[in-house]
Amino acid sequence: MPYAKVPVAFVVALACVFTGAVFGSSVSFSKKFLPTQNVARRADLNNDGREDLVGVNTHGGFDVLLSTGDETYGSPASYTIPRGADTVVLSVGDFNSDGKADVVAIGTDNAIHLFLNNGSGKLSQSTAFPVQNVISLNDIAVGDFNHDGLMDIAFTNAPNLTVWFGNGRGGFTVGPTAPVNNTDYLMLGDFDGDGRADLAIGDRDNYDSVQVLYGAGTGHFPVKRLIQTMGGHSDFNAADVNGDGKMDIIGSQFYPNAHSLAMFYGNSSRTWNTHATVPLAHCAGSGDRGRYERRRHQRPDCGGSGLQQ
Ligand SMILES: [Ca+2]
Ligand SMILES: [Ca+2]
Ligand SMILES: [Ca+2]
Ligand SMILES: [Ca+2]
Repeated sequence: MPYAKVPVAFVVALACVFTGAVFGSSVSFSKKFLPTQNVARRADLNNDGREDLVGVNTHGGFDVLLSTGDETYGSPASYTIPRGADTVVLSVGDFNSDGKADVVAIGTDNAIHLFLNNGSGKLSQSTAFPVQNVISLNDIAVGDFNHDGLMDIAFTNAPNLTVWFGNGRGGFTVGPTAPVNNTDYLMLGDFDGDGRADLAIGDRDNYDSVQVLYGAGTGHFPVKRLIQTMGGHSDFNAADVNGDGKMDIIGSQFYPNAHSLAMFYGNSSRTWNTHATVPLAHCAGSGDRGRYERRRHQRPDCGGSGLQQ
């Protein structure tokens, strides 16, 4: 299980500051964490103030691991999607307005499955919401995209992005669908600081771009920007690395080498023309590329209140 030994202190280094208006007030995504792409999501599932892990396991289901302290977790509780479908990706949010973080998963049956949390981290049998006209369901993100205080979901169905609005009672209504450039993995954030949830979408075909979609607070994303790197293959993460309240994009090149990070800073003018290059040797904590490589799919190792060079 790749998520079982995620170094929490490493993730803590990046302080992501979210407002309740964008991300809902009842889900305990802490200031410290953004859900990581695909591998595992973090949220306090038993309301003890600790970040727990929920991740897809190697048996087609997913596991919940409750935190028992820094970097330690209890035995996984495993769940499966009914009727034999495998879990593709998942995310976490409170969909029935009880203040307890629930799990929403995309299955190989092309349905979205909602697992409600009883408050102790134990999930109940899912409700399935079939997705129509599926081409390729790649990722799912949770946020309040129509700004009504209720958690919604956004998912990629290549070549489109679709939003479903949560009704706060464990149900959804189908929202807008629009074509997007990338469809591989979703990053939630407020990249322009306007208080409305935005999305960034990474690409795993060429590994060289991120498309940022600026939310209008209606479920639509009328303004789109493409961040393109020059050469090499990179993965991207979102975090507020300079602590200005606007989410930033961090590109970590992994081919042909892994010498640097590219920091693209979110701003209210929605421009991404420039970026800062940070040598990995200057990153906080180590400069140890081996450690960085192991962490590459979680978070870059530079951050906190700013880059530590
Ligand atoms: Ca709930
Ligand atoms: Ca909403
Ligand atoms: Ca925004
Ligand atoms: Ca920032």
